[in-house]
Amino acid sequence: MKRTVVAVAALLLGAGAVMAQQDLVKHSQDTMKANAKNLGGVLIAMVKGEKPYDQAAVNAALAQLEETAKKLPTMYPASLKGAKFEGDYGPSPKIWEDQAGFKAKIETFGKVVTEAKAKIKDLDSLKATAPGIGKECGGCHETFRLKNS
Ligand code: ASC
Repeated sequence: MKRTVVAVAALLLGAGAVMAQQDLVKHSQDTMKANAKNLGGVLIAMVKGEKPYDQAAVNAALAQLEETAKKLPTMYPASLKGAKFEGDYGPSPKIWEDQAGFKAKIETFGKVVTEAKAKIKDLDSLKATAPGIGKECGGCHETFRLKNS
């Protein structure tokens, strides 16, 4: 009886761990998709003239990106290491091997986004500033994201 209870408890704990990991995977993927939507689908779309300039939409996009910068330091805990990421990309092991380097990238991303909030007032300032945000995304992905084979 006691052994059964222990075995069931272990199973439940195991299931809990898997769920938590899958929730972390989904959270990471949902966040990155939202970032891409706001950078590409809002800010860069306005830069390209595919969408009219809209300060409220700019502010909302920047607020979401800034929120991402705040969440990133805890988005890839050690428990996520080795998790299966469906789709095109997943985190590189370098996130856990080079925590200092990863944190440094997050900090510059956050700084660039916060500065952008102060700078972007019209289409010209958006054109001058939005590509720098994209560079931060790309710069981090270069080292800390892996393409699934
Ligand atoms: C995006 C997206 C990225 C970055 C990167 C910017 O919208 O999906 O990975 O921007 O392309 O350089």
